[in-house]
Amino acid sequence: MDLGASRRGTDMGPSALRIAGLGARLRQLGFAVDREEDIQVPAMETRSSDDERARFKPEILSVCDELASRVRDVMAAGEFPLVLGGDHSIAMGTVSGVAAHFRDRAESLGLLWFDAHGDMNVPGASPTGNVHGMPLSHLLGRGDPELANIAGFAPKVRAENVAIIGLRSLDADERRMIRDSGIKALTMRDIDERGMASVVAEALEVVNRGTAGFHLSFDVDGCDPSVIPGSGTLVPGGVQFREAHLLMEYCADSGRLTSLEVVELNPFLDERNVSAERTVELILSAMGKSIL
Ligand SMILES: [Mn+2]
Repeated sequence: MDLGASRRGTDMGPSALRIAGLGARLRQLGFAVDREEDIQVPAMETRSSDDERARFKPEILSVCDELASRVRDVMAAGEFPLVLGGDHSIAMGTVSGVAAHFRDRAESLGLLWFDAHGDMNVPGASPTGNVHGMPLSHLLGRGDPELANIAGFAPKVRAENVAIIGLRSLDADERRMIRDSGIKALTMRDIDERGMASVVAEALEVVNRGTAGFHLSFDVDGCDPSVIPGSGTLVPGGVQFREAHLLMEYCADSGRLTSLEVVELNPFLDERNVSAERTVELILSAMGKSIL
């Protein structure tokens, strides 16, 4: 899907990851790739949006509903959902599906959000109306009631079980919303001062405290543009390749990762698919690939 962003092309993200060999590499790692499914998303050209507060909201809502129900089925079958985006608005579907699964069992979910941005905008406060800047707010039960209630309930996660890593670009209202929300925001400064190992350890405590496990929503723009040039809202001064690997390795080692999604990869802005190839390597680390 690319309906949540203003730059076109994240809808090609899954193709780029497939072309970079993701499926074969997962099998090499010992996984059975049990099923591989696409979700149909209307092309932007075939729709118009007059809602300047939340562009393409009806289409995004319907895609996220479908995604939530498929992710919930995958979880119920005891499998691991690996969701390939797509702009970050799809997280409202993915996380809703995972959260619904645990809610059925009276359990709760932690959420680790890797991103240069806060994604804490809401319709009306967002400077662009692009829904990919709003998913975290809606997962916390704020913003537009329909987007917040995908899968029929809100919030999907408790603020005290949410951690962001990689933060370095916020809109004015977002800064206040993050401070007031109670989520743990770990910025690039935290990584500079303490190192990724200590930052991830703190984030894992937050997302694992009292939860059944945690979902990792991995926005490739959390990485430095020199690592991942193929994304639409690049912000210099980001996470280096080895730091991102360490994050993924710690997630795997924790044994608590329930589900993973990778978003905002834009092959049109990439250089010979290098961003997709590096993203495949990062996914493998999260799935348990180790150097030794
Ligand atoms: Mn994002």
